[in-house]
Amino acid sequence: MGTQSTLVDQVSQPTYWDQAIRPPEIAFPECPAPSPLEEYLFDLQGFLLLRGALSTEEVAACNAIVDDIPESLQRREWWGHVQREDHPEHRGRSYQQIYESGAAFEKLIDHPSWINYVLRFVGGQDTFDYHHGPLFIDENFVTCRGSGDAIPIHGGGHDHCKKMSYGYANGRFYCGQVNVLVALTKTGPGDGETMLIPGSHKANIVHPALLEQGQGRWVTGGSLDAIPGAVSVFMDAGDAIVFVDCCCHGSAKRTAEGERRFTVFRYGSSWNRTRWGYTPSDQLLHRLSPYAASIIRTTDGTIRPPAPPGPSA
Ligand SMILES: O=C(O)CCC(=O)C(=O)O
Repeated sequence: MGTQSTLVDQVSQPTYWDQAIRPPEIAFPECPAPSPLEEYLFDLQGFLLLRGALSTEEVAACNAIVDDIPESLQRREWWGHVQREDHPEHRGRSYQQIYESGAAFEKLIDHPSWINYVLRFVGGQDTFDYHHGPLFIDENFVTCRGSGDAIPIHGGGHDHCKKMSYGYANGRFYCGQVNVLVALTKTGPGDGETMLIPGSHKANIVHPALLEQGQGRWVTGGSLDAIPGAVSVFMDAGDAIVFVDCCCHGSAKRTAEGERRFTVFRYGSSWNRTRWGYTPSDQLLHRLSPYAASIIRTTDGTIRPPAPPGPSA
């Protein structure tokens, strides 16, 4: 007995093994990062609204570039390194690779207002997802929509598409694609605002509207105006929505005169490739900081030399 109690006294208090993975270090401590409430809301809804992400001057600089793109540019035609997307006119006009168009758009690649948000929500720190860098932008564009234009409903967690996936484990987010959609014009009622279905990134069941409308909606056009569960997000120019791509989304039909403008940058892990097969220009890569360049670079430029004759290693 006497020996036993001596042993117990010598053993320290037992604890369960704390194997929880810690949150990653904040890459840009001087920039805003999601608060606990924002993390809760992003997990709950699939999106967040960041008010005033771009200043009035930054919005004006982006719009000045868009003003310079000739409206006569045809689908698939190039304006420098920017290409007009080949989609039906009822979705408006979209200009791909907009980060090539000048400083106003290239600074959006790692913009301080959202860089910590996309890093947090794409996740992958300390894992193989960071092999080629912290993030990769697989698509970036501006869209201009006039009266009658809209984009139909798309997305939803039900299809378990890896590219658009939503994940959360061990206190970390793992999103296949996080979009930053920035309003370049004010979007109030009638302006054809973004609409999302909160929580649909976790849906187990397909929205009936997706089945009813089928793929034909991309040809005939459509909007989310009458879609049950969809909510409008009204924005001032410079506001940004950060959302996981599998959250069902699209837009209301614009009924107002004039034009709605917005830009979208889509972020995923470093293993992605560009949606439309673009390669960023050398001029742009040389202008960017090494960090921003790592987010858009499609190759490190090295090609494996031919192997010498003999058994391969
Ligand atoms: O028009 C909008 O606000 C939504 C844009 C959209 O659906 C998309 O970029 O995939």
